[in-house]
Amino acid sequence: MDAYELIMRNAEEVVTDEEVRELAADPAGKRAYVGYEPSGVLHLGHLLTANKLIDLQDAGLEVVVLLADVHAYLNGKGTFEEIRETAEQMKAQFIAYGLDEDSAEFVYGSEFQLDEEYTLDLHTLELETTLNRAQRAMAEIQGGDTAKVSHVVYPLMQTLDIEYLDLDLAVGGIDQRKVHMLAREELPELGYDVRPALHTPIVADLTTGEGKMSSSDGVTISMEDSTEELEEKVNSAFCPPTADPEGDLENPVLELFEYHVFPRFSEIVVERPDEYGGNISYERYEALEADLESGELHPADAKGTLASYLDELIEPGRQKLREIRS
Ligand code: NAL
Repeated sequence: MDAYELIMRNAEEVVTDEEVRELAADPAGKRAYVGYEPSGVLHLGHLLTANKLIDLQDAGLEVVVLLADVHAYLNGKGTFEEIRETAEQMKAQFIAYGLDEDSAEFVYGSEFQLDEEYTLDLHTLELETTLNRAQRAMAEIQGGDTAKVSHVVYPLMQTLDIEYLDLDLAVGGIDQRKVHMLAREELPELGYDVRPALHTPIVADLTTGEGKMSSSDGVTISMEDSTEELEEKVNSAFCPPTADPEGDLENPVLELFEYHVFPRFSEIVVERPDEYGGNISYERYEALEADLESGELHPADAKGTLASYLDELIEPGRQKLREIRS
């Protein structure tokens, strides 16, 4: 794959394609980031954007991981001390997952977001932005309860970070798109450049195929799951024999293969006894999808294979968590 194809793999949306093509044409020294509100345990939602960072590294970009401690504080995730501690744990799990410390830069938000210049720029943005606009940007991020003043400051800081971390590409789940659109509108108001954004899909809830899989609602797989728990979750997942079931439903088993397994392994082997057709190996996601649709691959075999590859992916992070906690 060339740089453009690597950048675009499994992206749900880029804004704009032309800007991303320009970046792909000359990736050396260009910086891309993902920001995460620290949480003690990584789940597949975090790993989906981490996979994108690995693609971007392979495409020749520098990647920056923002451990957004101040943002988590603004979003009511605990005391600052608790958040700092979970940020440390998160960083250790990302490194265990494969984001190399020598090639990925880890930055705590609090390292620069409390500086005088940043704070004054933030107040300028506060003056420039209507409450309504900032609240809309946060609609998919804020955790449901009554909006606080902190919730409208949050997207403005995310906007400024793109400038202060000297980034050339902002990456996030599709739930971040309104913040990135706000950033594209507002950065020029401060005399800063507009940057392209890349949004990854969000995997549907495992058991229903509806909405999104996250730790807050529904079932997700995390670095905390034992092999048995992981197998149990995957085995009870919704897996109709098509990638596009009726209505708003998705096939989460196929989504996990597409977004989590195929990007990290060059060959996937489904192990089957000879009487059930013997082993099948896949180098491309599309071939596996086609076999599930045609009935050549049984959902139970797809699930067993998915569970074992996911288990391999989370094993280093699981071990790291055990170390941290012992
Ligand atoms: C992502 C988050 C928080 C702050 C950021 C700052 C700059 C770039 C990205 C950032 C976390 C994200 C979430 N808003 O909902 O997890």
